[in-house]
Amino acid sequence: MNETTRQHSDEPAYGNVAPLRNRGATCKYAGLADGEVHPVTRAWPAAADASLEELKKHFHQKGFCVISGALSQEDVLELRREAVRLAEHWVELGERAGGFDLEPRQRGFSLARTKGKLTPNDIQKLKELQCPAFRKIDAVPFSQSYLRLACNPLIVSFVRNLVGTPGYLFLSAIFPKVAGLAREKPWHQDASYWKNDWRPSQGIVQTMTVIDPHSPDNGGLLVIPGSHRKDRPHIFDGERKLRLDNEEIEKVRALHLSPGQVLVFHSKLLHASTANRSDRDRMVVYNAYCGAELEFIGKGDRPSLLQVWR
Ligand SMILES: O=C(O)CCC(=O)C(=O)O
Repeated sequence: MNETTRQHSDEPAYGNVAPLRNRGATCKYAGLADGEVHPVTRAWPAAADASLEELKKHFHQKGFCVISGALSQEDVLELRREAVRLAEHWVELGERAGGFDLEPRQRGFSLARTKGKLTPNDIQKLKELQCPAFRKIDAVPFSQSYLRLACNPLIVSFVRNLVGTPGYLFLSAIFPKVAGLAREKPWHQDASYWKNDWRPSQGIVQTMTVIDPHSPDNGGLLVIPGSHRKDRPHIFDGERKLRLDNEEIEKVRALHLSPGQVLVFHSKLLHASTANRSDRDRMVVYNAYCGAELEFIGKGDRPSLLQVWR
């Protein structure tokens, strides 16, 4: 632990969020590229003893909080086993759902981007790939374990306080962030993806369940506490992103989380993630929830969402 950092911190004593400030150096993660700031590990103690009220306060003030104790070690192992099973059967499953994205820089990437619109010839080629590195796997339609995670009583009881009743599963995906291959994700607010189709897009609350030890060394999430209060303009340059201003760069924090912990975050929280250049996977599962008042303003029929609570 970096005691100097802790003394200067004005953050509450939970959340496992490490500041990346290092006077005199540029922030390595501002542009997610250069600079020499090394994140400290565990600048604050774990969240296990935080009360529900403290967690809610942290969520509203900072745009996120961390829940511990929702999953057992066995639950986490089962989710990992299931992810491997789905990955191994990706050709059959992906053909049906189109819910599999590959990491770039590997054979088969361009084919996998066609998502569900595969010709028999493509499918033959994909079968030859066996088990490539995935960026995203849509698991709920195929796995009781992932459906159970989406309905986890502790997670749901917390999130329902934030989105109201009834509550729906807005999206769900495993992000395996495979060792040595997974690319970075630039700074963005997820609400910017949804604002043309759903209103109010901040009515969507997200969770990130940690399967593997999670830090910026292996592709972990970076956040800017308090950034959920502002809508930030994004540019589209191959993908949606934005450039941080100096004030935001000062506030970048890295999340150091353990398997079984759950990050709950606001859909306007500015976040990014590093490329995974380590030899350790960084698997997480994102589940997003919304309430009944979320209005569909996109084209066509309102997509049907799975109701999780009444
Ligand atoms: O898990 C990650 O690496 C970040 C993913 C992310 O923020 C996104 O796809 O919107």
